[in-house]
Amino acid sequence: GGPASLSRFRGALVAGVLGDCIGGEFEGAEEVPMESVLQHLSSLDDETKGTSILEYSDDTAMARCVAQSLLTRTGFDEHDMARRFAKEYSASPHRGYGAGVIQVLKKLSSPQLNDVYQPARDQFNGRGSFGNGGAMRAAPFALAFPDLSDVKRFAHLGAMLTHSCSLGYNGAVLQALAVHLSLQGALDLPHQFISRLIKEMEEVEGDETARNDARILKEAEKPFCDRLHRIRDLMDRSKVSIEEVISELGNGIAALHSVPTAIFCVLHCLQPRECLPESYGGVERTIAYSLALGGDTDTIACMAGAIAGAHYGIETIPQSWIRCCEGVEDADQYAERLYKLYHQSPLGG
Ligand code: R7I
Ligand code: MG
Ligand code: MG
Repeated sequence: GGPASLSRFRGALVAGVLGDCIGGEFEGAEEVPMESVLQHLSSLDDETKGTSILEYSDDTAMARCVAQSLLTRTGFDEHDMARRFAKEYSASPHRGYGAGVIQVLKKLSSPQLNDVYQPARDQFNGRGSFGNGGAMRAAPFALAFPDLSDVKRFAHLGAMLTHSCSLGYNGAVLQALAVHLSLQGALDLPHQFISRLIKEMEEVEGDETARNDARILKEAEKPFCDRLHRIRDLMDRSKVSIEEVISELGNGIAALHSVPTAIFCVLHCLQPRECLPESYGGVERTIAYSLALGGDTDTIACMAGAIAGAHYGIETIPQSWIRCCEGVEDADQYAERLYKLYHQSPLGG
């Protein structure tokens, strides 16, 4: 479909859920041979395997809250979103939440709480979390707001409800920007795509707080920009090994070690790859490749899935994958409603 078509919206949310559900199998694994990935993926096609459903984790549980809140409030309402996070956690606490964020989610359910951003600020001795929990749920922000500055602003605020360190919330901004650009068709020109992300993140990371956090945590002056430059270098190389991707970009639970990695997975899989079946479409290639990196596979595949799904659209996603993942139908419905919200916005689109 053309820029911001319904197919792209549906692809983004559905492929995000698939990445989470399918990626859960390898979460935390240090080394994942491509052979194991392909075996896992082909088992999804096996009708005789019966009705076993792959459950979604915290990544999707929280993204659903974001989508529901944006739709119900027709925009960003921090109190409503915080309430939904807290309620979702208390209803299903065993979705694999990060060890630190649980404290925030418990505090958010307190009726006495005035400042919904305070529990997140108290994390990790007052610096806030730099985990990827803000980024993993950022895609719906890109689907709700056509205007790029709204996407940045609300992805930031939405992440701040649990992640108040700039290395956490700026990962969410980057992920939302990547989905936003992909929806517009920007992945047709991969080098321009990465240049636009660098240009936006230059501004985002130019901020005083971000510079301070980077200094304290001994990262590059503009940590996400630094990684985006590494992605550009890797893109220009004819051959890149999995080991190099992991050592250059990471595969961990920090936003800095996973959001750029997810973006690289999408870019690397724009063309067919030798290590992947020829029959695979782009979303399949992207998710398979993400899993082969090991580490935080559910989250990297979820984020890469959302960016890739926004590029290739819903039609390219195999029914056999859709059938075996929990929550896909809901994601599809949220996508359709967000599409309407996006296109009825007075800011145009
Ligand atoms: O970021 P968060 O929501 O976790 C998301 C991840 C995804 O992979 C999900 O699939 C799920 O598995 O968890 O949860 P947080 O607890 O805020 O951060 C995750 C972890 O990152 C923490 O438990 C810490 O181990 C680490 N971490 C930090 N460690 C030291 N100092 C995050 N911030 C810090 C920090 O400032
Ligand atoms: Mg998870
Ligand atoms: Mg994870």
